[in-house]
Amino acid sequence: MTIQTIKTTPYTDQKPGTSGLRKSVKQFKKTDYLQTFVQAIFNTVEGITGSTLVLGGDGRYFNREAIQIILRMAAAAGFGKVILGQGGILSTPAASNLIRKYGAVGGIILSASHNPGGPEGDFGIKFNIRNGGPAPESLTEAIFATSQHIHEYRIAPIQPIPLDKLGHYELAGMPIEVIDPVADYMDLMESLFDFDKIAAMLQSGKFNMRFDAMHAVTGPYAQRILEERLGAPAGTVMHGQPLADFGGGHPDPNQAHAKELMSLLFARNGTIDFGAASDGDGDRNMVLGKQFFVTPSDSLAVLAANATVAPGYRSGITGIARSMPTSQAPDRVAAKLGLPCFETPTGWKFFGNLLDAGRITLCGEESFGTSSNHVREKDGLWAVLFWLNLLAEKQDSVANIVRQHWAEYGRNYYSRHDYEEIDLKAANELMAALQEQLTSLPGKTLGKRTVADADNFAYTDPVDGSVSRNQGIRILFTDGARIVFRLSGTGTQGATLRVYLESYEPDSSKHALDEQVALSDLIQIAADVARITEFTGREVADVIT
Ligand code: VG1
Ligand code: CO
Repeated sequence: MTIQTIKTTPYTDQKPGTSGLRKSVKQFKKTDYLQTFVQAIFNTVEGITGSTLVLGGDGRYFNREAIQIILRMAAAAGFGKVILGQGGILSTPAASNLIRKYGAVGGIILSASHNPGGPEGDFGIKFNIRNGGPAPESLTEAIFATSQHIHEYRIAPIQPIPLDKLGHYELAGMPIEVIDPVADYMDLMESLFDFDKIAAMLQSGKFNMRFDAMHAVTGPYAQRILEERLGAPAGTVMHGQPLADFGGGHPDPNQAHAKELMSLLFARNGTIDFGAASDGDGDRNMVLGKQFFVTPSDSLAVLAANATVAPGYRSGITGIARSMPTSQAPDRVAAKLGLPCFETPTGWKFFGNLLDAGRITLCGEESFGTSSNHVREKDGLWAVLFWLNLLAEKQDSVANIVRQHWAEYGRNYYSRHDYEEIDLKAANELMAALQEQLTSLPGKTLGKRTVADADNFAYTDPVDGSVSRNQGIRILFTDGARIVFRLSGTGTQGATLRVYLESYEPDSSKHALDEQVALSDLIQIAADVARITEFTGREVADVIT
């Protein structure tokens, strides 16, 4: 079959952000926009000839169309084989597992994660490398550089592959295997957690849970694992059917966007003991107890402190890493266990080297992401199963487990305030104005706190020595409190300012405050120091998590 070479003009905006190239569907539908970027990946990644590519996405609008195009381009690029999730579906952690398990050279995951979908929403494309993890910065930079000089792409003739039917196909001589997207992932989960114990709890009639798949990719995974394999009652999984526009919702598992789940768990006289939700591509998780929200930073700390309850971690963990804006709660666990603790920039790609080198077992981000060395992505259902394993082992409530954790380690009050879709220029000016204050802040008293240090976070990867600068402005106080400012790298409209707030309270008689109350003075300091209203015109944040 003849491979066609199509002339094209480079786009100037194909720079991947925190997690892949994320743009509006409208942008992705521009002539050859997807093709240009895919060709840039194929021209940059080494060793693709004859190798395996894993392919799938979160099922959002444009997923199926994009998959047909990528299959034709993969055949033209000389891949030896494509492993494709049935229906074009693969959650991000499941894709990471498949890459590792089947020795693929990499994978393409089609998702804009927690961003809304549909014709008016967003689309995205991520490339993951041989270890199953997101492409490191050096590679995303190289792909971007290549995209700036793409004048042609190569593609096999149109030959639609039946995405919904399991089996073996061929496209221009390249084999394609359409696989069950859940099976390998479920096996992996079963190897890590005590399924018998979890099943007994879920079937006991005394434990009531809800999992909100938010009409996104984890629906089929949660239904198969929680309801079919572990025997949770039908109806445990809510919004389980993946929809191209996520039912019009915003597939971000947090207090603001998982409203229905929140109201079930926070209902007066409610009967649900455990609630969880996952995002568009299945890598995020929110964990709730009865009238209790578990801050993601605390979730990582609690799982680390109790890791040995799960069979997969019985022999202990080697270290913990958290992204810089994540609270320091996990650091306290690492210190107590005598383990190394690493602080990385935002984005999962920075955990890969530490995991590969065996220097950490668990890692997480404040943005509802937690995972371990079992894959190289954050993993929503993994975190939920870990919590279920912990609950089954302790036979105690979520709230009690977390409160006991605070009593032992102290509580890191934590919150993130997002100012969304603000003017890009104003956002850059706000950050520049903060940068200018860095040298004058140390020693200053702001409200009741004294600034110990202020900097723009830079990270030197302890494994390969690569340096990443400009990863967020930090104001560190003498009492351990912190304020962090950074601009989002996943938004597609204007800029999003994220303000991360944290204070530490060792005294357990003071652990029952609402975090917004406990952090109120820091919220005010952040607004004043960054002159948020002056630059953005906003009085309050749009989303508070
Ligand atoms: C956000 C989060 C970050 C996360 C990233 C991708 O990035 O803050 O912690 O790794 O999303 O998550 P940013 O640059 O917008 O702050 V996902 O679930 O989109 O793959
Ligand atoms: Co995600």
